[in-house]
Amino acid sequence: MAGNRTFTMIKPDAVAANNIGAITKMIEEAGFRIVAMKMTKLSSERAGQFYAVHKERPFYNDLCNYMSSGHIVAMILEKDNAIADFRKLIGATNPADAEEGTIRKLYAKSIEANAVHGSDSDENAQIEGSFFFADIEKF
Ligand code: YYY
Ligand code: MG
Repeated sequence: MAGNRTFTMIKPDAVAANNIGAITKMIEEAGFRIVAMKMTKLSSERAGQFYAVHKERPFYNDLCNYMSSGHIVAMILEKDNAIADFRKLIGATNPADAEEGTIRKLYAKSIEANAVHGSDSDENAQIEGSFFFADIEKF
């Protein structure tokens, strides 16, 4: 993925609120190309694996329950400077702190139900993309 790819999920709150289309439109209009996409549902155990880096944090159990509470849409996105540009597009983790016009400001419900995930590094984008997609599904 070297530098030009990131991984995102549209989280259960945004899927339940019928915001898949609106969020995907913002992503495409910001210049990202969707190179892989699927709707799926995580078990609590699989959510725990995805967020294993946070397993000592107080919010971990609630986060795993929340992330397995409904369907998610997983995507691999391509753009120059993908990681940083996508983090900017989604805004701060807590929507109360997110800048105007960001996806989380517009669509997140709370710090937990915050509408979208965005990878924090090239290495994690690669790991997270491979968590959801087989090589044959990644263009
Ligand atoms: O990368 P980002 O999603 O913005 O935040 P992280 O610090 O990696 O936390 C992952 C995930 O955990 C966050 O999107 C919501 C949840 N979370 C929470 O429920 N409560 C917190 N105080 C911090 C994070
Ligand atoms: Mg993170």
